Amino acid sequence: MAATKDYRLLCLENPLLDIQAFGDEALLEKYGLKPNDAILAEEKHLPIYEDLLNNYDAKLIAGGAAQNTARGAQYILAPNSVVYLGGAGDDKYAAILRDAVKQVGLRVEYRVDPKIPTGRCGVVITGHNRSMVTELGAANHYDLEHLKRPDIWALVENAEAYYVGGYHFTVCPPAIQELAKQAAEKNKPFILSLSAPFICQFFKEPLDASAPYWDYVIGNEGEAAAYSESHGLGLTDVKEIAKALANLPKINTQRKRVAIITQGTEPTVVAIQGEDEVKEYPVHELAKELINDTNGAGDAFAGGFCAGIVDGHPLEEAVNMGQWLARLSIQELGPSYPFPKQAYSRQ
Ligand code: 26A
Repeated sequence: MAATKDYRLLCLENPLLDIQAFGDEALLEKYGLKPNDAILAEEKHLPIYEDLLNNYDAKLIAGGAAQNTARGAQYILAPNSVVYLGGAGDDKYAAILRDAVKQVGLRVEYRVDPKIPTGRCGVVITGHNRSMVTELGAANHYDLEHLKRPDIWALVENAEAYYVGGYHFTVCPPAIQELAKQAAEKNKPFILSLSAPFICQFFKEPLDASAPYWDYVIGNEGEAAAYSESHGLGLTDVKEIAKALANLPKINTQRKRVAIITQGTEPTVVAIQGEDEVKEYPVHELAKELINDTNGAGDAFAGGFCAGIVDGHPLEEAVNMGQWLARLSIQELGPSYPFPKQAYSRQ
């Protein structure tokens, strides 16, 4: 069925190129990294990119969490359904990103800064874990001015739903707030990903300022735990934390907030504002030997989920679409999707 109009989903965050390699304990130790984490690079981390490229046969793969989500949503939706905003340079890495988004038909509107390199993310895979070290580069220079540029703002006004990756709280909270307010004013769904534990811990202020606007909040078990701890909830049970997130104060009372917490191979937890029962949806099975790496699994889930919401599917179906896309993505190298395209089917 053809979409009724173009670019119904608008996404915002940090476009990055992933420099991804299979590593080992010694590599993690060398840079003081945890096996499964996402951090911003400090001075001591900066040599990791060359190290990965020169000594670990690293691959260059399109990344940036919400850009992966946007590619994922576009993978499922009708052509010209998704547009993505963020800051990039004008270099070889940006060209790789533009090629990758073209493959799925994702439209990107980068704020291009020719003087600053495109952001990069070192990804070290060990077993089913991934450790990410990000140098934001040009992504760190996204600004409200770009969002408010008449041609870009027209895309905002035209879109029917917004998805913001929580990593953008490190970059431009005012742009997030602007989208959040627009969503509430026009009664459009505002979907937010918590993105990483450090966002809940160290970017609490802008995160909390946006919370009353969340119609859907998506996270994994680690982010849920970090949220609970940093907000003094005293909760450790994922279902309880989901419930607490769903019941935070909300500005647009025309939509009940939904909190969705993924847990790797464990069931996806879904809590709805005002409802006592918290639902659990088992993930789609996949033989361990078919897993390539889990980098981008959460982004893929969010992509499938957003596609479901934008296409007006019931919540349960949107969760199923997220799980379906995550299952596809972990069989690929990095945050990628299989080609030729597979068509979503309920399972
Ligand atoms: C601000 N930070 C740390 C980040 C990221 C990020 N995307 C945006 N901002 N750190 C890692 N990523 C992306 O997460 C994906 C996997 O979920 C990586 O680029 C990777 O593709």
